[in-house]
Amino acid sequence: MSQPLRVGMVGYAFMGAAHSQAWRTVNHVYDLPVPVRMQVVAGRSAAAVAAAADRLGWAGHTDDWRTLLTRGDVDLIDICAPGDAHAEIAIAALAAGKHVLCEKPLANSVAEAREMVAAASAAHDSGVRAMCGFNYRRVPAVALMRRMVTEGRLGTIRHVRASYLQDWLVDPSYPLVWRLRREVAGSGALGDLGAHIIDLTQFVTDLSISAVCALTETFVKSRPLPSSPPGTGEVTVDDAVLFLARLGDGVVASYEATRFATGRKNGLRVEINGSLGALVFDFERMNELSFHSTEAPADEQGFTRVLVTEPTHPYMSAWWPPGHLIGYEHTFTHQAYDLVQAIAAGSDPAPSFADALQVQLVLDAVSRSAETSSWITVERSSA
Ligand code: SOE
Repeated sequence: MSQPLRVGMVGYAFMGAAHSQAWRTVNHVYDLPVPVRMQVVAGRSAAAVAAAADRLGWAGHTDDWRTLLTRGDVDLIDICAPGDAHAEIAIAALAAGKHVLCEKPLANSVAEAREMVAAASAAHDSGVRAMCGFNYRRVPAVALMRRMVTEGRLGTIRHVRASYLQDWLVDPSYPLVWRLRREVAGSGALGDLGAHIIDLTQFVTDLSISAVCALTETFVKSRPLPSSPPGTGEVTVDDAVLFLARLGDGVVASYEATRFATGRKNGLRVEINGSLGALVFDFERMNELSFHSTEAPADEQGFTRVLVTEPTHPYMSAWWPPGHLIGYEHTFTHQAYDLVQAIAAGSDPAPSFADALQVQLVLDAVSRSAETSSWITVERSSA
């Protein structure tokens, strides 16, 4: 058997648990070119990371991520830590010759993202690979949506309408967690949720956002501190963001991301309207796509449901017989599968750090547009 790919992961909260599930599962679901080993998990608290290693299935643990850099038995570093740690860990890992998987958004600023792209490009010739974790690309229905759009099934694209709606911040007594502090998270709903729909719409249409006009709002401006001493602290990120955009040449688009949409738990929706038809994806019905074709007979016009569980649908042949549904966690397994395949083949995994830098440039343009109440042109990265 070929040499295993030995993974070291940094962080073990929600995303760390989701990635661990993927690393635990991927060997058993897909016929991988190299087996994956869950070598070591890193976190700040020795006791907590030891418990996490046990719970999540990691062979070892450490309270210092820097030890991963010099370990000969770690080939890939998977970064599931908050955004303020991404650049430092990724750049050090790439310089140490380790492949990197980094959670989205790539960084907290364009400057950091550029440095990460430079580090990935410097390591590339030695066979080191870097990928950003935009897991929703790996929903089979989303991958099918891209296939249908790029095959021209919708004709000329005119409209893109995207929203990502959650409601976990509605209660003003919800504490000031790291996701609400700019110095740790970079931004709020914008980077956390908006980054996903920016990436998804660019991925599905194969077009880039070229200009934006945005507004943001922070509804609850201070919140209780999560740990002692008791008190309150300022929320320094956006709770909600809305923006208009131009996509490619002549497509008009709208985006909304919020953590205050009561009743919406993880409502990620993308609708695309073209000259020959339309497609709708709604994450809360993630095994389906709604498809409308203007070429259908007059008495069959309107949206019909495509159940995306056939073995011919992206990623699905490894799972269950048609009609047996999959869930959120499978998207991370698909992501791990794609990355392992690319590393073993020596090809470039997507989304690359350069793709993620382009998302970062949109996030930055949206922030500046909201600050200045004006349209901002999005820079095209030359990376
Ligand atoms: C929190 O809002 C969060 O966990 C995001 O950070 C993830 O990227 C998203 O998939 C679910 O919601």
